[in-house]
Amino acid sequence: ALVKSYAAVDLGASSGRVMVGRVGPDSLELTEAHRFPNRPVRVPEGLRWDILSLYGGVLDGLRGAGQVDSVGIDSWAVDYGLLDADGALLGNPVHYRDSRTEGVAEKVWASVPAEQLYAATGLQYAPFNTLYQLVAARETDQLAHAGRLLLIPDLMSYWLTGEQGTELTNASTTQLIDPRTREWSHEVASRLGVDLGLFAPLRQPGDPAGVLRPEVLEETGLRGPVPVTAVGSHDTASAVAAVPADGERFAYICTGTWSLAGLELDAPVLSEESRAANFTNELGLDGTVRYLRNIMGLWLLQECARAWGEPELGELLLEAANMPALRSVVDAGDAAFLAPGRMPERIAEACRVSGQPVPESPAEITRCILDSLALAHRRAVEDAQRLAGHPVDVVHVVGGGTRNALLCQLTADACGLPVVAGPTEAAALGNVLVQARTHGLVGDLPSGRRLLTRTQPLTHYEPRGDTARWREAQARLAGR
Ligand code: ADP
Ligand code: LRH
Repeated sequence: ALVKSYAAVDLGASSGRVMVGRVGPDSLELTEAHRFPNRPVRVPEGLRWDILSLYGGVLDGLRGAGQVDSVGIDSWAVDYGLLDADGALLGNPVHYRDSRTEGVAEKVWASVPAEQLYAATGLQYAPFNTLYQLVAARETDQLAHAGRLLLIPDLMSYWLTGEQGTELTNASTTQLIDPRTREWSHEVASRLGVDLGLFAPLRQPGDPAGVLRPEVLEETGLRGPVPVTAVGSHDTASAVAAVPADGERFAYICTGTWSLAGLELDAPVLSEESRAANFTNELGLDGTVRYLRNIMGLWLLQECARAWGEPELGELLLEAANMPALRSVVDAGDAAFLAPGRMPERIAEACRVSGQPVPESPAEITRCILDSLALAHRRAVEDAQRLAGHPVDVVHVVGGGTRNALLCQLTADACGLPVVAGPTEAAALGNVLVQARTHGLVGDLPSGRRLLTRTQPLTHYEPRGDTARWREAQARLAGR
């Protein structure tokens, strides 16, 4: 039978991996070639990505992948590298959790009011949107010397192939794209002094993105030519493409470092109500819009685990499952949790100031985090349906958080809806599907999703009654 192999490079905020998808007429098998940590590094000038180590991990992964028919790359959104006129990288890419964007939004809104910015770009306010990062960098030498800006997956692609482009789904997280035309918003850029000439031309998922350079072939032992194919290079776009949904009446929650919770729509929702609720309109495959809210996600737990000296996660979750439910909750959508450091203390403090019992042990704090995430999932799924006028019958949970059965069950309970959990490596699978489709092996988005439903392990969770307790917890948070 005809089976093709695709390498999916998927760089998450906590780890990078190179996965291999073997796709046949009615089969899809995903294996891990290589996984490597992604550890941000704090240097005197701030928090930076260790981009060369990530690229090294990509090369190691391609070496371990064996011969492949194409390569696709996705990563976390918004961040970028700057290149000089010779194409050399200028400094380490700044981490989106770096403090340089503090107070920048207010400056931006003085030139373009927040309402106008939302109407033009559909993007929720997040301090790290590329637009705010670029305004923060305005007076820097580095930006003054830059001839090119490449988003992280586009930078990796450039290093692998020598060719430059700006993939659309990830470009939509810059806050410089109009979600109706799916083109640059020249007006927003010019009013804020952003030079759109820094960006390479837009690419669509499925577009060819060059072939591996001879040096890369030599280093990885691959036989050329190996094409690189543009995929939904925003990891969340790839993950949503791999939601194994049937039809349109579904919500999704991509759980990893972040929880991205929302709907797939045909058109953006740009209402003032939607802006006030901080919903974003990011671009997905095939003209779709990812209408979602950013929730702090398992970052809260990752940061606590770091402070506790990395205890065994499985044991911690078992203990948390035995703690009393909904004793204290925090607002998991609050940008106050964005920066690294002192996370157990910050969570305890949020409970104290809201007049709730203060969780102390790791198990208590873990339970507080998972209850709070489930509650935030509930609010996002509820608000999205109302604001978009798009009802759902099921919630699909994908990403690393699917391995956390307690979180999946609490999410079903909180939403009062069945949860289908899986696939865990959704971003890599969405990445593979777009490559396979480009080479004619799978059909449209729905047929790719059906293939996943048939081939990937999924776990079902039914809601356990008692939604009143979740309503009460929600009211507690809202201060009512
Ligand atoms: P990202 O792509 O943002 O780096 P992932 O999708 O890889 O994130 O998800 C990472 C998260 O998955 C971790 O923070 C952790 O909470 C969760 N996770 C990973 N492995 C397990 C496990 N064995 N049990 C429970 N949770 C897990
Ligand atoms: C998840 C993600 C998310 C963005 C954030 C910066 O990895 O791409 O969709 O908002 O990182």
